[in-house]
Amino acid sequence: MKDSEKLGFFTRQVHAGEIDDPKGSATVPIYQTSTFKFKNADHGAACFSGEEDGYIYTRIGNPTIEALENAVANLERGFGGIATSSGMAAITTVYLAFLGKGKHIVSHNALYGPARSVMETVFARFGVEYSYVDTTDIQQVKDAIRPETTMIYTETPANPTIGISDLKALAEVAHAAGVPLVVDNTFCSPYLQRPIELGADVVVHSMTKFINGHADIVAGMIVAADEKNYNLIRPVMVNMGCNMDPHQAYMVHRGLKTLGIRIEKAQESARKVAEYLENHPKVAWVKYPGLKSHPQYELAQRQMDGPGTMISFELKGGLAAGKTLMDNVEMILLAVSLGGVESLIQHPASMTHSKISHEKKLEAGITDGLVRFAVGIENAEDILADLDQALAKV
Ligand code: LCS
Repeated sequence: MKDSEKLGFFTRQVHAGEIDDPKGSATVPIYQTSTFKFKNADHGAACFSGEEDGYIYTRIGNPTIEALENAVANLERGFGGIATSSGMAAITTVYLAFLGKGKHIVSHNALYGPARSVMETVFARFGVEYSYVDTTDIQQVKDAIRPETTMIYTETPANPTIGISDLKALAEVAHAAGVPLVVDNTFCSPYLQRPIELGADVVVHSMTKFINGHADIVAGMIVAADEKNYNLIRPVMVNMGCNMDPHQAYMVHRGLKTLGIRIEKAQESARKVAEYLENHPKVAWVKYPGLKSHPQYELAQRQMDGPGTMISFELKGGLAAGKTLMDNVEMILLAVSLGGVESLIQHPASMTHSKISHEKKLEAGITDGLVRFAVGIENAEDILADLDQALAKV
């Protein structure tokens, strides 16, 4: 693709990563192979030494996976992509690349649950130290930095509180301390937010969500802003063996091509759902970046290209009311995950964030009555009608 930097997002989401296939395939074929034939012994040796570009073994690199890596790196405006088997594999690979015994991470206290619990239960056993603070408050981040800090990590909007952290300000704090800023961009996707343009060094994704978009694949991606971090992180993924599979890459790449269209449609409905919920007598409060009531509304306007499709809200009746709501939705699926074509509803305290202690959940704003709603691409009036009939039973 010529002059890809100048092309618009929709054009790049369709064409970025495409290859010049020798058989003329319009899409990137699935190279469903574990290994690649060398032409001769010298060629094999040259591939291993790096003197020649060539594929060796799928855990190290594969054309179908590489096409997807190039496409996502292009959309994120990064140097290179590193595809992984899942979003958690992307996160733990980045932890492994930057942390070690006696090293310290400053991270957001409201994160996708396992991104925090893996630190507290696994990385802690290897001597990694951590501070979980509210990264929407820059001062808390500054105060938590120690001489041993080697990375700052955030998720924005955060799962499930929809709190928004100022990426430009965080990048400045991180760089003043000489450490990288790593951002989980899952809730926005590059269509709505590009952390690297705001100064982030590494972006991670659960591509299980918006990028694949069809609730049928688990996958992850790391995008490094520069060559140095790319070369630091890639061997960790290769040696840990948390690579993507070629078929998985093909599926995600197919989903990626409609990313912006899916988000536009779901976002249009999400705005309506958020307004409907905010005016509903049984709802205590709603957190949605497109509502003026969101505490970081101004920041969302600056940092994101749209408010997205994720809404959190608290029912006045707390946990019992939340359970009644979830038991009564009909078209909307009661399921974890997000970013697919289907509308999904879930209860973070008992589901995605259940492994985090009650005390830590409250500190991070994850109340027992919090409901998380991922708006899909169904007709807005059908989503609203389903919510309305279910809320009537609460
Ligand atoms: N980052 C964020 C922001 C996520 O929401 C998730 C998964 C992950 C990383 C991990 O990605 P995975 O390994 O599942 O591809 N979030 C989920 C959720 O909210 N419900 O179910 C999974």
